[in-house]
Amino acid sequence: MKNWWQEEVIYQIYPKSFNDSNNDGIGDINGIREKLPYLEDLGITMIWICPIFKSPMIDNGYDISDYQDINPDFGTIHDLEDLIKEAEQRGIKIILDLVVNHSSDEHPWFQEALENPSSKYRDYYIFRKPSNGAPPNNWRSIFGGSVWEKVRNEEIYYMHTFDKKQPDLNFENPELRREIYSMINWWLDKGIAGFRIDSITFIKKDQDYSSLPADGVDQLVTCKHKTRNRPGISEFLHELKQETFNKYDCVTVGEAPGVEYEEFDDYIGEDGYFSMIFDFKYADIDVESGSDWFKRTDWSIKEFRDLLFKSQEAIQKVGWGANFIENHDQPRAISKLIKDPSYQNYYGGSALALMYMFLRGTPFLYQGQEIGATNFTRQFIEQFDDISSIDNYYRSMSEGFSKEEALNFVNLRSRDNTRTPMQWNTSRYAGFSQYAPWLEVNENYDMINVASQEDDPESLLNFYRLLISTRNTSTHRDTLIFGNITPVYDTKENIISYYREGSTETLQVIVNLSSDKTSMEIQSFTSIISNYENIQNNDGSITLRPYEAMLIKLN
Ligand code: GLO
Repeated sequence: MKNWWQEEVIYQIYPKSFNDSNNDGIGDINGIREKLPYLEDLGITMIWICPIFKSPMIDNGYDISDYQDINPDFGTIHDLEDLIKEAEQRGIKIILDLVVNHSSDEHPWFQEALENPSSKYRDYYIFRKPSNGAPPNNWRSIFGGSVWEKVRNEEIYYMHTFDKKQPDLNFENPELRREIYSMINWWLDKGIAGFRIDSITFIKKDQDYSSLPADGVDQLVTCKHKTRNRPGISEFLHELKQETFNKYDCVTVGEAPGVEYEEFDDYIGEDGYFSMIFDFKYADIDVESGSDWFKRTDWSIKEFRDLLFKSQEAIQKVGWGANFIENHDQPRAISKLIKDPSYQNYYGGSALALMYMFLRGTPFLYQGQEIGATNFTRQFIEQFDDISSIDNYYRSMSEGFSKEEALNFVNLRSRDNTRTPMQWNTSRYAGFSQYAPWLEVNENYDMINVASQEDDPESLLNFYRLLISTRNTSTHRDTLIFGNITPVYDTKENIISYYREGSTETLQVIVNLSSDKTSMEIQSFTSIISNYENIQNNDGSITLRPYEAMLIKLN
């Protein structure tokens, strides 16, 4: 069955860093409104805005203190309504971020739960008695330290999978679930097109809350299998869909770490919980786990390719996927995936872009990816804002790494790499704001920025525009959106190639994801897009130059 959301190209905005309309150093909703013409020119059809709700902002909005109000730093609910209307006039839909695994500790529910132990709100969260005078168990939080925080003046702890200012909501409580559903429906009634759903696989906890053997010097354990995608989550997610999304013609994109390929059917199959999910298995190729940055892997292009293909094949069997190479939790793709630093530029950027844009699924682009933004290496830990960067820095050192090594891990992986202000032009603060931004601008903004790429036909920005318009409006549209994908395994190791098969044509993507010259046998074809000026074809064998990438049609 075809669905409208399969046709979208989605642009992710980190509102704090996108565009500051009132010059206070913090991006805002009206800043997004100002840039709608830019987004329309880029060709995207939907925007996902990271959380803009009332929040103390310790995790930049992933800590919500009022789900039905806007953080004044970002504007007002009227600004958002105007944005929704104006975007619609340009053919752009808006989805918001739904963060319901936890709230902020400043949410009135939690405040009431603390103040009044006999109130019903106690059971909206997860409170547990100490175990022999210590926290209830030894589980480690994703942002560091124990998942348990002691309540002041009481012999009791509350659970937080993330920071201690992000207490987990207790989905076992039906009344809490109903409050969440009515909040979701309230937003959908406002005319948003749907939600990206944060950390949703964490909402079911193993109810025995038992300790496990420690895996670090802190005597704690990263125990995702106790808190992620647990048996019983299915009832919660079915009910969630039934009571909310199913009543609307909306799109839902689940952030679903911990879901194995065999379980994709439950999540995105015909009767699945969501329209699509993000698969992190290939995105986290450089580390053993997304939260332990000092456990780095020695990955190869072939491993990356195999994971990517496995993911595509598993998704194709049952449903639809959300394809991405960057987001607000990942480093910049060029810095992470382009191994040769001298190609962390137009060539590396365009090779990655072409490689993922034509996979089967809905492509997501993260702000700045389209101009080839790179990581921003910092000298001191004080320059970081992200709580998980600070935690990883100190944890690396407690595990025996030196200060320099710890800083290096954080520079490679910090979530601040993609959170630096958007680089619009060469003016002070990169045109993001006239006031010093909340987070330092990447020093390369005079080289990498939107203004300098706008009118340059050879720029990465214009290459992205071409890729997106080819997917949206060319004669190959149907094949590129709905066609089957068949990976090509039989190539040299650094080549990523796949077919997209439509009813009347077969297209092929070929990408040399390395700086070594290589070659590939190929049948007769017509070129559609190439990131070099021409394709070097010598009677059935093409020569692939460093990071050369193409979309061709087989004759
Ligand atoms: C990834 C989220 C991340 C949030 C976290 C807590 O897991 O996108 O940015 O910090 O989920 O809400």
